[in-house]
Amino acid sequence: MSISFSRRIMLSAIAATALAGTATTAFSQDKITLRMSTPATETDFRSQGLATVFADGVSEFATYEPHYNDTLFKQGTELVAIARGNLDMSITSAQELAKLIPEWSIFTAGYLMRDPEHQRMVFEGDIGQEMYQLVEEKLGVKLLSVMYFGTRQLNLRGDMTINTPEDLAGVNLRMPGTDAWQFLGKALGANPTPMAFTEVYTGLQTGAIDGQDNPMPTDKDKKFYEVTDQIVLTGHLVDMNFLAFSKSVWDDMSEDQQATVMQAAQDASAAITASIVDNEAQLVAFFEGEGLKVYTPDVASFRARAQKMYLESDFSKDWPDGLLERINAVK
Ligand code: KDO
Repeated sequence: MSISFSRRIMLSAIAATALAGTATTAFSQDKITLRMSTPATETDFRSQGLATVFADGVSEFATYEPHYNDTLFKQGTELVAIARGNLDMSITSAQELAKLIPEWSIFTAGYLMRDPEHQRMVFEGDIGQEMYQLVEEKLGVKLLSVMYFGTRQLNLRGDMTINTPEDLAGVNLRMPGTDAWQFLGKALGANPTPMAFTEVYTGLQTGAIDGQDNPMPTDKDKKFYEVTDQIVLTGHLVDMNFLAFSKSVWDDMSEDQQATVMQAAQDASAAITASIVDNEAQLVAFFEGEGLKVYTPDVASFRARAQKMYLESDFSKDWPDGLLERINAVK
C-alpha cells in the first residue's frame, strides 16, 4: 500500500511543524511514526506480539516505535497523553479506562469474565462496539482490539496458607494505583497497597509489600519468583488489555491505512492471546521447579465475597443498565 501524493505533501507539512516542536506525532520519510508507551518490559508477550505482528503489518506506511518500562509515560498517564495528542498508542486496561469513564468499571470486577474466549466474544460483539464507541466519544481514543493478558493470581512471600479471604487479613498486597485496582484488593480480603509496576520486584525483595497479583506469564517475565514463596491460584481476574490508538492520528489516515492498522492490531492481539494461553499452561510446573508452593484455595469463597462487594459498591451504580446480565449471557 502506498501513500497518496497529496497525503505525502500534507505529511511533509506536518513534519515541518513537528520540527518546530508543536506537533507530537512525528513523521519521517513519508512514514507515520507510531509511538507506543507501556510499563511492560520488551520481553513481555504483548510487547513481542506488537513489535513483530503489528509492526510488520503497518510497515509500508508507519514505523512502530515502542517505549518500554515506563520510560516515556508513567503507568496510568498514557490515555490522557493520547487524548492530548502527546502519544499515539498504548496497551491500556479496563482499570485505566474506568478512571476516565466510570461505566467501564464493570470490566474491573473480580470473577466477571469466565475465560479468554468469553472475553473475546464480549469485546468482538455488540457490547464491545458500544463500549469502544463510548471511549471514542468521551476521550478521543480508539480501542482497536482486545488481547488476553492472563488470569491474575496471588503471588506472596512467606509460608502461610491462604484458603479463604479471611486468611488475607492484614496482608499488604501490592495492587496498581487506581481506585478500581485497590477495591479489587479489598474485595479479596487483603490490605491493598498502591505501587508502580516497575517498583514491585524491589518492593517484594525488601519486604515493603507481602505480595502482589499478576498473571503467571508476567510473574515469570518480571522474575517475581526470585523474591516470593508461593502462588495462590485465586484466578480472581481474567485480565485483558486493549490496544489504544489516537483518534486524531486515525482520522488523518486513508481508509486503506485504517483498515491495515485495524487488521494488524487484531492479528497481533490474536497472536498475543494464543501465546499467553499456551505459556500459562506450562507455568505451574516452572514455578514449582523454582521452589515455589503453587496451590488452589477455596475459590468459591473468594468469588462469593468479591461478587457481593462489587454489587454493593459505588462502582456498580455507574454500570449501564442490563450490561452485567448481557455479559453473563454471552456464551
Ligand atoms: C500491574 O501493574 O500489575 C499491571 O499488570 C496492570 C495491568 O493493567 C497493566 O497495566 C500491566 O501492569 C502493565 O502493562 C505491565 O505489565
